[in-house]
Amino acid sequence: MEWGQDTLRAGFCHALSEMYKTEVPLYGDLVDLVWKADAEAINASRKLGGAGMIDPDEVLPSRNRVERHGAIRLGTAQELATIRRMFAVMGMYPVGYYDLSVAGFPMHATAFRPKTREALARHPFRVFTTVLRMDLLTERTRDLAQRALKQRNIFTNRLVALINHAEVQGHLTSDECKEFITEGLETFRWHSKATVTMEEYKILKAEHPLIADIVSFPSCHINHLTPRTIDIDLVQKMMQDHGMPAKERIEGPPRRAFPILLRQTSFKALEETVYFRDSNNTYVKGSHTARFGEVEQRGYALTRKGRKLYDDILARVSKEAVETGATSDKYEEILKRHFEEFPDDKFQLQEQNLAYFCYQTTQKGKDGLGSKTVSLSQLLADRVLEYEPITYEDFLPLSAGGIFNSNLGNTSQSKRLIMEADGDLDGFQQMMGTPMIDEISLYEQMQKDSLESCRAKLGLTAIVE
Ligand code: OOG
Ligand code: NI
Repeated sequence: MEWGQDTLRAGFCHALSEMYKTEVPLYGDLVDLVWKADAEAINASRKLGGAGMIDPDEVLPSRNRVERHGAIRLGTAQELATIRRMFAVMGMYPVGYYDLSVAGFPMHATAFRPKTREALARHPFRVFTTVLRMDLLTERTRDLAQRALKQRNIFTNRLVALINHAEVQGHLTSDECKEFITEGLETFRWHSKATVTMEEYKILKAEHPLIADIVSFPSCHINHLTPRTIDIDLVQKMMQDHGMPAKERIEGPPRRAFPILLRQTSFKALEETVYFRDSNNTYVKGSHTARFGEVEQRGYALTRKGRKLYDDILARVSKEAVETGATSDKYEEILKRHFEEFPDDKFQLQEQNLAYFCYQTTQKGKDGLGSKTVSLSQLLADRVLEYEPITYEDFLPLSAGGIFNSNLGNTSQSKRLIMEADGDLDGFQQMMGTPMIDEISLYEQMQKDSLESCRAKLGLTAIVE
């Protein structure tokens, strides 16, 4: 088999999934549940059941079943710069900047993922990558964190050699790819032996549980690996029925006929036994809570206008929920009510420029239209063009905040100071050594490219708004 970036990425994601299944068996159960939920959703929508059931893998795009996003948390610029190079070998690039200080976390993040429609369709593996912001820590914690992080190396020497080699050669051989996967997994593996003492761990954790998670271990263990479903409400119900420790509610927009952005739910973090070094270099038993299960449903990518409407509505939802001290049921009602303002209709989403679409020509356009300028709305009215939504491939920091919060207990006193801090995109880019890619411009470009290829096919001079 020929190993390109796409196959390497697919192979890596598969290997990571197998490793995570052995580390967190509940993850394997969740993946099985997602398959069942998707089967049930498809068969229900086609009024089938029992015999003659449709296998979801026969009707869903092949990316759905293998689609995963992982999450890791890093401590230093050197770690971020190397991870960036490691992901680049697999065709994954830093897309989007997430300022997590707004939720009280001394961290910021990006998502490494494929950029093009083709690469995403072949394998959409992505990794939400968080980095500690030393500037938002108290002095004592910062010193402790810097000391602990300085003496760890989360990459094997062989992996770094393979990254160098790939950068110089422009590719890896199939044997090198296999080695790259084996070596790369070490970076994400869970280690139950901490690199700090119990006392140090407690200091870190008191400032913020995530600081302890980032600083105390010899690798940047993957903390969740999320499959994609087509019916997250059903998965949520099944999780509850199976007695999984599911979160109370689904994060993100409410259920809609035409889904937008991203909806996620999770099961709570596991309490795991870890061993801390003590002063005689022996180990004492303790525990740590970090890894959890998560599932997601993806919807349409929104334009800047659409995203602003989404954010405005969500802000109103939060305000009303806080003011009324809403319970979970009440919150659902508030969410639904405010979201009535967001058109739930493909036609309106297109017409009001709220979401991104890929356009293609229909049978009616097969002979071309000749060199003239026509408006997009005219081409749609004449049914010369049709369109399909572009999937949202990114994350929702507010959702992430909810997940962080539900898993990590109480927050420290320094939380307010962190929340008042600004984002630091420049600092992030400097640490990483490359600029960030703006996610909205990627969607915009996909839409533009599709229109340009329609224009060329139809022989038009221009397609105008
Ligand atoms: C990252 C949380 C962000 C998501 O799905 O929004 C994330 C973390 O817990 O480290 O994965
Ligand atoms: Ni996640």
